[in-house]
Amino acid sequence: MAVLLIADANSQKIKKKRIRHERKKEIPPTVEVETVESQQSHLEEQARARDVLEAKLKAIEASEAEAVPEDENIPDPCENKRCGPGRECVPGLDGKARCACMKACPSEADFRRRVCSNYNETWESDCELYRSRCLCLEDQEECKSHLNKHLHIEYYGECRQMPACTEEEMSDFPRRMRDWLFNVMRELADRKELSTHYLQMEREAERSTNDSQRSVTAAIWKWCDLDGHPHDKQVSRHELFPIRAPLMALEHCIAPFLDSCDADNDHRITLNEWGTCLEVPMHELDNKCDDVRDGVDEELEAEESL
Ligand SMILES: [Ca+2]
Ligand SMILES: [Ca+2]
Repeated sequence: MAVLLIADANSQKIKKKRIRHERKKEIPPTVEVETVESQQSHLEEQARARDVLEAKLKAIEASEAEAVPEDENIPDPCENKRCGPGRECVPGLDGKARCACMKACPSEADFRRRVCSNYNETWESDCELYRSRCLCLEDQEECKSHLNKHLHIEYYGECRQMPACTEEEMSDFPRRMRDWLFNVMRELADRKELSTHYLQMEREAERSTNDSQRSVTAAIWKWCDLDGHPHDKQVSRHELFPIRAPLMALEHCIAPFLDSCDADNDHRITLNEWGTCLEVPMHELDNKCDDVRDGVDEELEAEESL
């Protein structure tokens, strides 16, 4: 065994000598070998550095592609903020949304957008009127008259001379109003724009042989419908707006009629006052309001009631 190992060692030595001899013959001088080797390792180092750099660049590019620009990252505080008429949302320095008077209203060339105020002045649009009111409520320099704090729309369209409502017209007005209200209710029912509760009331009234049921149904429905903001079983002057403003230009008796409804002159109309005014049988009046209402924005409501 030992002999074999020695023989093997000797043969290894011979092989190494032969290799050295062959190298001397075939390859360039040692200095040149070292230069080539160092160049090789230098190139390899450069390649490794390049690979690392490329990887870093790719990572940066990927992170930039994923990153959202800074301002898109910050949620817009005005996104879900609603402001009252004549106001617009502005983000405050604290990042919170607030409602401020509109800087300007869109210019309105259409004369049909004109509105007549409670001071019998024609305004170019409801926006202009509400903006002016806002400026005065906030004591801004642009406020033209402190009276404008109480500005509201009297009716749509240019101000005009309203003929006086005669006694005869006024005495017939409750009947006309009841008929008109029931027709509106019927139309909404046909268009499926009534809640299930009021739809059922309307259908029952249609089936009834008692004419007064239509009047009672329509009276209750409209009173409940008007008592929206705040929903407090009373209809304020502000809540009368949806019925008053559009009808004023068409029905010159509507204003004196609605004024007459507030019998105790407390600026609020109760269901009983409404029933008396519309001359519906009092014993049939029952508060049948559908209390399921869409979300009421208390903040908007507060601003609108200013
Ligand atoms: Ca109310
Ligand atoms: Ca009253």
